[in-house]
Amino acid sequence: MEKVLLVVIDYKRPTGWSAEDIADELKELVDGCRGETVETFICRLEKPSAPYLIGKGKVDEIAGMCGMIDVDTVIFSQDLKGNQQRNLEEKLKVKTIDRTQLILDIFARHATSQEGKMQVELAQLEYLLPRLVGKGIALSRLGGGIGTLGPGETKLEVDRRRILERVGKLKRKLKDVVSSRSLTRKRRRDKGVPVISMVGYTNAGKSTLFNVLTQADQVVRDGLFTTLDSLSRQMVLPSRQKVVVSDTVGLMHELPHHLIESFKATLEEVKEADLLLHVLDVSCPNFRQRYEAVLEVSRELEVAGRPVITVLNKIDLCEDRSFLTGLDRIVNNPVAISAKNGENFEALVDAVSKQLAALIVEIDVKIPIGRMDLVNLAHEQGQVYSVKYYNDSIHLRGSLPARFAGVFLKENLG
Ligand SMILES: Nc1nc2c(ncn2[C@@H]2O[C@H](COP(=O)(O)OP(=O)(O)OP(=O)(O)O)[C@@H](O)[C@H]2O)c(=O)[nH]1
Ligand SMILES: [Mg+2]
Repeated sequence: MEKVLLVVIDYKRPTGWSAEDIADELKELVDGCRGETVETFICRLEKPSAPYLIGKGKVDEIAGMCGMIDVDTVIFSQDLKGNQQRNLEEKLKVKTIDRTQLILDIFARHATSQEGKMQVELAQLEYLLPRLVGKGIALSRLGGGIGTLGPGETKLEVDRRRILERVGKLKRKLKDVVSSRSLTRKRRRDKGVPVISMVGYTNAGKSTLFNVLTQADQVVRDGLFTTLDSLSRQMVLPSRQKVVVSDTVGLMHELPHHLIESFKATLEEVKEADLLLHVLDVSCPNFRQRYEAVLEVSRELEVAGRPVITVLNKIDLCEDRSFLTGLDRIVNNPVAISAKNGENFEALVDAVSKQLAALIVEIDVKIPIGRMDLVNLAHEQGQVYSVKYYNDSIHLRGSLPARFAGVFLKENLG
C-alpha cells in the first residue's frame, strides 16, 4: 500500500473548516485511493511563499520526516503551482501532489461510463495545462500510483497543442452528450413529469435514498465519490403522480473548479430539477459546514433558490436527537430520516408530494403579440394546451413550473 504523508495548511478559512476537518477528509480521500496515511503534518501558513508554498524551514522539516519514516507520497491540502510541485519533489525526494490531484485520482478510479471518463480526462487536462511550462514538459512524475493515474503516460508527454486539441475534442463530445440529454428531458417535460434531483455532500446517502425511493440498485458504499454518473428512475407517489428522481455525483467543499466545469454534463440533471432533495448526513460532526459547502456549489450551478427539501439523513446514528428540532432555523425545509432503516419515510414522501403540488401552476393569459419568446418558453418548460393569435395579443393556456409563471402574469393584458 502506498504510504502517504499529509501536509495540511492551516489558516483561518472563511468557511469555518478546521485543519483537523481538512485532515480527516484528506485521509478519507487517501483511503479511496487505497493509500495509507502514515503521518499528518499541520503547517500554519502566514504568507504563501513562491518557491514552495510553505517556508523553506518547514520544507526541511518535512524532508527530515520523509527521511525517517517510509513515505511514498506527500500530499498537500492546498493547490500547488507547477514550479512549487517540482521544487518540493526535488527537496523531499518523493512524489508530491496536491488535494486536487488526489480528488481527480479518485474520480479517475471511479469513472466507469464513457461520459464519466471523458469528464475526468477533461478535468485532468485542464488541471495540467497551466502547469506546462516552456516548450518541454517536465511531466515525468516520480513513481506511479496516487495522483499519476489518468490520461496516461503517452498523453502526458505530448505537447501543449496536442493537449489543447484533445481538450477541444472532449468539450465537443460532452456538448453532444448535453444536447442528447436535454432532448430526453424535453420529452419528459412534454409529458408533464416533474423531476426531483438529489444533491448533497459525497457519502451523505444520496444513492441509498434513491434506491429506496425508486427500487433502483445504484452502488452504495462507505467512501467518497462512489457515484459519478447521473441515473434517473421513475417513482410513483401515493397520489399516483409519476415523478422522475435522479441521483448524481456528490459534492465537496473547495471542489476543484475544473471538476465542476467538466462535470456540467452530469450536473445538468440537477439544473433541470423542479425540486431538489438536499441529502445531509447529520451524524457527521461538521454537517453544518458540509451543508454550506453544498449551497456554495449550488450557487455555482445556478440552482440556489430552487425549491428544496433538506433530508437530514442517518438519524439512526444520532444518539441524542434533540439538536434536530432547532435545525429548521438553519436549513431549508428539513425532514429527518434514516435512508438505511426507512425511519420517517412517510414524512419525506408527504413533504415531496406537498412541494410538487405547489410547483406546477396553470396559466390562462393574454400576452402582447410581440412576445413569441414567451410562447416558446411555455413550449420548452411546460405543457401548452392552446395558443390563439389575435391582432394585438396571444391567448395562451397551459401549465408550467411555478418559477416561470411570474413573467407570464406580469405580461398578462387581462
Ligand atoms: N447508518 C446509516 N448509514 C447510511 C444511511 N444512509 C446511507 N448510509 C451509508 O452511508 C454510506 C454512503 O451511502 P451512499 O448512498 O453511497 O452515499 P452517496 O451520497 O450516494 O455517496 P457518493 O455517491 O459517494 O457521493 C453507505 O455506507 C451507506 O450504507 C443511513 O440512513 N444510516
Ligand atoms: Mg452515490
